[in-house]
Amino acid sequence: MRPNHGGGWQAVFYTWRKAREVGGIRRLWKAMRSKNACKTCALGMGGQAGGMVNEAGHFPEVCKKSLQAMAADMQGAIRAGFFETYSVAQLQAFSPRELESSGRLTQPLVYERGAQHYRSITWDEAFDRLVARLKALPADETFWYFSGRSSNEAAFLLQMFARLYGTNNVNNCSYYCHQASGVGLTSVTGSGTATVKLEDLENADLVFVIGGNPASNHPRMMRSLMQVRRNGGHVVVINPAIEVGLVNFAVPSDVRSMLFGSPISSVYLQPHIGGDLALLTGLAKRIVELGAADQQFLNDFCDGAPQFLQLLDETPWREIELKSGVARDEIFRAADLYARAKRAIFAWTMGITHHANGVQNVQAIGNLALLRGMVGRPGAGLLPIRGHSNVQGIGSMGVTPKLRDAVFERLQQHFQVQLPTTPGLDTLGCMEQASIGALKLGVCLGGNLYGSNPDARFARQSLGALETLAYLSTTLNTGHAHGLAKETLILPVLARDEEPQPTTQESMFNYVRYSDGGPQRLDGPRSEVEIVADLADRVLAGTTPIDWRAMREARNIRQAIAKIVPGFEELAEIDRTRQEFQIPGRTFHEPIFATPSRRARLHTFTIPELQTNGDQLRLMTVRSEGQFNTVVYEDYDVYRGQDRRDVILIHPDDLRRLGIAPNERVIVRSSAGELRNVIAKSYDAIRSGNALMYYPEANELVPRSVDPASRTPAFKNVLVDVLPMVATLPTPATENGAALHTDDAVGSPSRGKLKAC
Ligand SMILES: Nc1nc2c(c(=O)[nH]1)N[C@H]1C(S)=C(S)[C@@H](COP(=O)(O)OP(=O)(O)OC[C@H]3O[C@@H](n4cnc5c(=O)[nH]c(N)nc54)[C@H](O)[C@@H]3O)O[C@H]1N2
Ligand SMILES: Nc1nc2c(c(=O)[nH]1)N[C@H]1C(S)=C(S)[C@@H](COP(=O)(O)OP(=O)(O)OC[C@H]3O[C@@H](n4cnc5c(=O)[nH]c(N)nc54)[C@H](O)[C@@H]3O)O[C@H]1N2
Ligand SMILES: [Mo]
Repeated sequence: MRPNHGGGWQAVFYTWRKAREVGGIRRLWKAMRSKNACKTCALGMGGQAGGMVNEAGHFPEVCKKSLQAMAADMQGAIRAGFFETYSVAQLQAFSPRELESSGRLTQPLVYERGAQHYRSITWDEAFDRLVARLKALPADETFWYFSGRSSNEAAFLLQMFARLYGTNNVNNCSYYCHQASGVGLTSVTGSGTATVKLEDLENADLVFVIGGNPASNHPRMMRSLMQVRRNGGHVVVINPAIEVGLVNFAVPSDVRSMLFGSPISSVYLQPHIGGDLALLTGLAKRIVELGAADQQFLNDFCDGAPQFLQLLDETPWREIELKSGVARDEIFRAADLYARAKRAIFAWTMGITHHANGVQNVQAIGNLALLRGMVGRPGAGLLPIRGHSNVQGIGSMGVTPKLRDAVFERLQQHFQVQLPTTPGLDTLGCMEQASIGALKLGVCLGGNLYGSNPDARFARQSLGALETLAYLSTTLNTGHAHGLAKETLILPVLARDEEPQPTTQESMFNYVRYSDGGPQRLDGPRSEVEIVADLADRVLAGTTPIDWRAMREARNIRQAIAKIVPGFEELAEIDRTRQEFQIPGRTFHEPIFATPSRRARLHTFTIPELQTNGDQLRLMTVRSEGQFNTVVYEDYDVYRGQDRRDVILIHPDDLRRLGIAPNERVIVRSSAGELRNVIAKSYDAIRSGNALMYYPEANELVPRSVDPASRTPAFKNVLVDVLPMVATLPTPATENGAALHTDDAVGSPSRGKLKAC
């Protein structure tokens, strides 16, 4: 059964259940109220105002994801004897949920190919191994991957160490996430991040929510959307699937909303997957037809408008309808709202970036906004809804293959060092080079590089070709079981709110948060900053003028960041003032932009055909309510009414057309691989011709095609054939995880027995 709204009492009951799991509501409440930036999405909760307070000072802002993440960090240690009991082969049969709930990692571990088990080692041995390998290798045979949960300080230090060690193979999970937004936005405004603040969102009278499911993935944003509607404004949703929480949401911190629910979407447009470029073009065309374009603004503040207007003129409605999958009068309805809006905000997520034309999608959003002068004034602008809680900060800190010129120069000057100028590899580039043996060693600061990759079979092979892979992690994930090099090291780290020293993070609204840290919950894990400083000291001491030991103090790193990263000057004083701040130069409330000409730019493009062979479906791989990326907390997806994850959601018309019965087991096949034993679910909330599966399991099917401009994989646009399983077909191969768990496979050795102590 699908619920008829998102949020609501189920979110509240969930809080109580989680509280019981971690030893009571008081313990959880205290943890949630500590002065640390929230660990989940990048909306920017917490910090010095205390947890559960947003940037606009609203309290209590709570979401299931932050409770899940907190409860996961509050688990006990993985119990003694765990790694002697379970072999790596057995860990490979664990589900992501079972791995996560095994407990916190507390001891350094090593796995050497040929052995059956991980075994624990001392910190000294772990460092000795890693240092010896690093010293023996040419630097360009190594890569350094960062997820988006670590602090600015750890990120800055590690990227600086990697570069002084000698390589620019430095990148972060953004290359699988919002990279297309960064590249696209830079080409529009000259700056790669949101042009608005949180308060702008609440003051808007129209918000576009494009290719995202914030009801599930950024639940705290729902309060803002509710407020926009209460103020008489509108919300236009563009999404091939009807996500129930975007239709109606009960905001848990609002009594009226809890009792009666809050309507969210005013108009819900359902394009085909990949139909956004055509749809956004159609919206723009209609704005011009209505005489609602702001010609003055285009003349005074923009470049590229004539070419774009010509494109609109030359694109017939027939083509727009065909390539978007949306009827003209539906487009007109949304365009009417936009034509009347005074302050419009365009927010988007992975439905826009996870395409081979992700950057063009972002540019098309920019075009539509600029057409009515909706960038460069309060209450209006562009808002990529970021994923990880500090992914934006990690980018600001220079965790990209190429440093921004200003950062490059200031870093060299500040520390009197020489940085490498060789081109660095992005994330997929590293995976590809590793797969042909050109890279030998990888270091992963958090995340799950294996689980987040397209083409899982390739990812296993690629990481398997490495000699050494070192993970700095809080809990176990599928990467630790399947992403195995000849020698795999796991170094256990502290979570943000257990750090002995304060750290900082940056929200998607360009707001810098100061996190106090807090008492260490478990013996064993070490602070990321300390680990990185020690590693750098052991590898580079005496060869660089930097006092790496002094970098064990996060405040010393902040002093360097304040001098080196433009916009972070206030970090120099933050330990004294505790004053959180807005990064200057990124919010555009005036139409003066950061491009060389100071003008914004409109772009033109060719709208892609959405061809299939007739029987194929276009597959999106998405998150469920109960997961955070590759970490699955619950197998059910409340909002989509699914109680398991080994499913493909297909429109009933398509099921009929393909001759597949609801709940029948099928084979799903793409150019990258196939999954057997998948259950075909009848799902009328998805636009027919399209299908939905859950990430990361579906990564066996995602090819490695990327957007050439941003190198973001097309995780949401995979052509698949769905074929009935025939009873006589061989049973699925599970030894390498290549098949989804079936009923039988789910009964892994661990099921039922696994419990954190
Ligand atoms: N609960 C939870 N919260 C999270 C995360 C999580 O895993 N779980 N992950 C965090 C991270 S790192 C990120 S990046 C964000 C991700 O947040 P989202 O981007 O919201 O998450 P997804 O589930 O990847 O997909 C989003 C939506 O895109 C739609 N979509 C798919 N294809 C298309 C298309 O072609 N066009 C359009 N217009 N829409 C399309 C899908 O129907 C779906 O509703 O969430 C962050 N927050
Ligand atoms: N098919 C498909 N693939 C996708 C996507 C999709 O929508 N579809 N989405 C993509 C996106 S948007 C993203 S962002 C990537 C996600 O890519 P990643 O960021 O690489 O993966 P996560 O699953 O978020 O990483 C979770 C792990 O981080 C570790 N961790 C948690 N907290 C901390 C901490 O404080 N410090 C450290 N050091 N480690 C910590 C834990 O060990 C946990 O298991 O996946 C991408 N892959
Ligand atoms: Mo992400």
